[in-house]
Parts: sequence; C-alpha cells; structure tokens
Amino acid sequence: MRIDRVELSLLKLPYVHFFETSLGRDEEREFILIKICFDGIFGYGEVVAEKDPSYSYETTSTAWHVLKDFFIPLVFKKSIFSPHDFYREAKKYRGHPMARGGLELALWDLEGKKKEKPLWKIYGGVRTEIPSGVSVGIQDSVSELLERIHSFLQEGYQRIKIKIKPEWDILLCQDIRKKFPDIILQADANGAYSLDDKDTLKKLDEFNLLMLEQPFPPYDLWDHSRLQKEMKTPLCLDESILSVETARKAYEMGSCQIINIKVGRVGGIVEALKIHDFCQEKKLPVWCGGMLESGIGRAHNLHLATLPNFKFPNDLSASKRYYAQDLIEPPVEISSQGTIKVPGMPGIGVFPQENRIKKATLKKEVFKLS
Ligand code: OSB
Ligand code: MG
Repeated sequence: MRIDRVELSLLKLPYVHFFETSLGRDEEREFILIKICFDGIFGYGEVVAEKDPSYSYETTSTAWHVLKDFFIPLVFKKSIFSPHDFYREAKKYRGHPMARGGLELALWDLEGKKKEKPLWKIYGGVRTEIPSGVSVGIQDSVSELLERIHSFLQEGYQRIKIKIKPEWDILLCQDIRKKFPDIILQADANGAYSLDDKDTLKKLDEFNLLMLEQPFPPYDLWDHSRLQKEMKTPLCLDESILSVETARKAYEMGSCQIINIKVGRVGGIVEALKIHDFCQEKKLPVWCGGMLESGIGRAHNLHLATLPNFKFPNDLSASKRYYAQDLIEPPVEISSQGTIKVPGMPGIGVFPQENRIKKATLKKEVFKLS
C-alpha cells in the first residue's frame, strides 16, 4: 500500500485580537495545511511558516515551493513510508524546517491512526494534562496589557509571557509587578536586542522572571552565552535552536539554561525528540512553544508536550485565545487549573472540520501518485 494523495491548502484565519511582537503586528494568520491519504486514512499536518520572513526566513510561498518540488515527491517514492523514513530521506535537502516539519506531522498523524494509538503514547509521553501558559503580545498601552493579563489569569492560565522590545521592557515589567507581584511571568524579545543593550537587559533581573526568551537574534549563540554569564535570570532560546546540533552547542557554550522546542522550527517530531532527549540527559529543561497554530498544529504540540523533560507551562492555549472558530472539534479548552487535556483518540486525536477548512482556503493543490 502506498501514499496515494497529498493535498496542500493555503489558509487564512483572522485572529480574535491582533498579535504584536518586536517583529511587527499581525491581524490574521496565513498558513499551509497538509493532508495525506493512505488506504482510506487521512493524516493532517500544519506548516507554521508565516506570510512574511520575519520570525524565520521561511514563508508560506517558500514552503509551498519546497514541498511541491522536493519533499512531497519523496513520500510517493516508497511503498511503506513512516515519519522516520521521511526524516532520513529528507536529510539530503538543506534547511526549510517548517516545510519538512509540517509534512512529517501529517505522516505522524497517519502513523498514529494506522496503529490506532494517540501520538503521545507513541512518543513515550508521561502525562495526559498539559500545563498551559499564554503569550500576550505588545498592546497599544500598558493599561490595555494589564487588563489582558488580568483576564487571562481569570481564565486559569498558569503563566504569562509578555513580548518585549526596546522601550517596552523595564518600565513595563515594573508596572506588571506592581499589579501582579506573584504571578509566574516570563518575557520574550524575539531577538530585538544586542550586546549593546546589556545594561538594560540586566535590569530585568529585578523582576523575578521565570526566563528571558531570545534576547538576541537567532544566529548569536556566542553573545547569548556572554549575557547569560552576567544575568541571574535564566535565558531560554527559541529562534536560535534549529536542531539537536545547535542545542548541543548552546549547552556547551552556556548560551541558555532552558530551551523552547517548536516542532516546526526544528523540522519535525524526530528532531524535536532528539532535542528533548539530549536536554534531558544534560538536565536542561525544555517547554513547548507555539506559532499561533490552528487546532491541528496545536493538537500535535499537545502530544509532544507530554514528554518528561517538558518542565514549564507551555505556549499552548485554548482555541478561543486565537480564533473565533477553530478548525477542529472539539476545540482546545483550558481547565480552571490552567491545564489542557491531551486528546485520547488515535493520531492527533481531534477532528478537523472540512467545511471550515474549505471556507478558510485561499488556494489548494492536489498531488497524486503517478
Ligand atoms: O516567539 O514564541 C514566539 C508566535 C509567533 C511567532 C513566535 C512566537 C509566538 C508566540 C505565540 O509567542 C505562542 C503561541 O501561543 O502559539
Ligand atoms: Mg519566542
């Protein structure tokens, strides 16, 4: 039996509230969904590349191109095709982790459905509820941000992550700590600073942050290690960690004390598991980051976050935090304790709603076994 059909769809979903980071403001998300068909079973994956090359160099257009011309032809080549086969075969191409990661996710969903097991059991997960945090973007005013934090805390989120950038950092943390002295708080700069800002960044030590995420640009492990030596607050790397190899270098250089694992950024589950295992061995805790995914990508993330070395609340929030109507049923919901239940059905364990997908689709292309 062979994989006989792969569908790529470009979707657009409006956010319920704009999302702003040091990289800019977005009102909607454009992303690619992948559906793989095999023997009457369907596997779904989500490509987290965005419309613009700001968080990463990848875009929805580059991902479409490399999927169509390079990665999809690989899955038609062999009769049995597991996610591990794909990981191995796709290694002959460089880069484009989000494109390859999205396709690998669809293969994992298929694998879980073939084996009639939820993915978390296949990955070796150890929990069925995931501690949930929320990432709160930059707002038009401090008071609006404080209000949003208040309402997310009411909903049960265990920790708040704020986005910072030069001039939206120290005073902001002072205001937040004045109003919420004891909450679990962390900050993410998405690479907005440089070593010239060292004195400002060191002032963040006053605010008892759980961690400071990605102060410097992605390709800057060395400067992160210099900063970490002078800061008490643990640094966490997001954009910088592209593979288990970069994780090892970051560890050896002392560039961070915590790693944010995003499946898309590292090119799929196989690589994410390697990073998880390496970090566990080195006693470097990890947590699961998000890219404002639809419920399909979010469900995949939930399964990954069941692994034992995921030690902090994750950027895994309820469907309604992002979208008025998610693409899946049931929607992702948060409990009053700030946790999310891991879906128990086979594969990703949630049901993509084809009518909603169709409504959000801008373009679609179907590839068949020839
Ligand atoms: O840096 O973690 C980030 C969203 C898009 C791109 C980068 C990041 C984020 C988030 C949101 O912080 C995380 C989420 O809730 O999905
Ligand atoms: Mg981040």
